[in-house]
Amino acid sequence: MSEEIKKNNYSADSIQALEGMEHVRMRPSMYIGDVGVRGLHHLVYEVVDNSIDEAMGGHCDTIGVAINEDGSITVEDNGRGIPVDIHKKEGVSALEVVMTKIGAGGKFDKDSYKVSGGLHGVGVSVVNALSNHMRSTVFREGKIYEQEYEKGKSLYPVKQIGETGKRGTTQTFYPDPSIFTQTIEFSYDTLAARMRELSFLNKGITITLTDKREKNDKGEFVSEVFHSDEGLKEYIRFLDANREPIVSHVISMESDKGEVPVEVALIYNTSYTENIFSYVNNINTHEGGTHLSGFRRGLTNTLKKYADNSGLLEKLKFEISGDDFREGLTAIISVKVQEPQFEGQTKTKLGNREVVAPVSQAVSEMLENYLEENPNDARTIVQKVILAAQARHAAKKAREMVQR
Ligand code: 0RA
Repeated sequence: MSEEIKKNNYSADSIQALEGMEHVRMRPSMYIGDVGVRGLHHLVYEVVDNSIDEAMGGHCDTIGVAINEDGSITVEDNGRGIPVDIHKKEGVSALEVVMTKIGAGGKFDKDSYKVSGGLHGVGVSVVNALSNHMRSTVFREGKIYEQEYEKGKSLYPVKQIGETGKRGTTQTFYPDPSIFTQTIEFSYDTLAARMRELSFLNKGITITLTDKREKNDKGEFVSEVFHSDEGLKEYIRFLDANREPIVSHVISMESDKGEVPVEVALIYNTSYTENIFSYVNNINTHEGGTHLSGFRRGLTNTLKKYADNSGLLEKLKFEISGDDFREGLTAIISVKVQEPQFEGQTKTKLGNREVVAPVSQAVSEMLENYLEENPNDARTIVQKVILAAQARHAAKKAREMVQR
């Protein structure tokens, strides 16, 4: 149908009439951002996201990602397995609904932890629609089920193919080269960077990445295991591996009491640069947004209050600016938002106003406690802030002198 419509100078109405999966193939960029290298890798992230969701719900702890010999991708997890019973409304297996209907993912599981992530969270059916071939295998209640697809269309109803003691879901897909015309070759390093990031953002999960396209000198496949027990704390140490800390340890907090689960970790180093990473639903928000504003507000207010009460500012004849609090700061903010509003040029700026206060409060609380319990570190940080303010002030004076 889509081919026909393409040829026939279609109208707005006929686009509406298009079935979701055909629309994905017609306008893939609307779903995955672009059809270049980024979009291609996005397919993997989308499938892995589903397994991460299963893990975040506490139902699995191990995810395997493989680049296969033929260039296809396999993602497997040890979760509950995508349900295969007949979906009441659609009259076909729930697995088939998830795989072949746009926007069906996860909706039938009300308890799920699922939060949507902008470009992510579009659903595994999008990956299926953009794949020449895809195969889903479900290990569930002692049985193995399977279904295969071509360009998003099922080749046969879900069938039982054996018995098992395992639990989980395995997805294998081969991207459609007529969609990804630039390349369908996956980069190990790109996938590794994302899997490392995901393991820091979702502590406790073990993600293994294997490249089966080539073997190393020892005759083994290149493979890495990503696992973080400490999450953002470890992420900070990773980011600052080549910088020198000025405080005794990474400052971190986690709060999932409120509407907006917040995780923050930070450290101060001897450098003069600010290095803040912010995430919403595991997606790097390059353009920042309300969670970053909340972080800055909490950091500035708390450090300012502490500095004011410390008496260390008495000699200072001018105001400290927000920037002064962030010199030599490396920080990560990760929030989970049920209905994120993404704005900005690249849609990587969080717009939800309700996120500011919880993040700011969480950061304030964390820092207040830390400063109180670690007076030596507190003094070191305040002194660094004062130095930054003085340097800024001196630079301004020098500039004014030259201009005069
Ligand atoms: C909803 C319900 C249940 C499992 C899943 C989703 C699920 C989805 C994916 C996607 C990749 N791996 C997955 N693993 C599980 C099952 C609910 C139940 O068993 O009661």
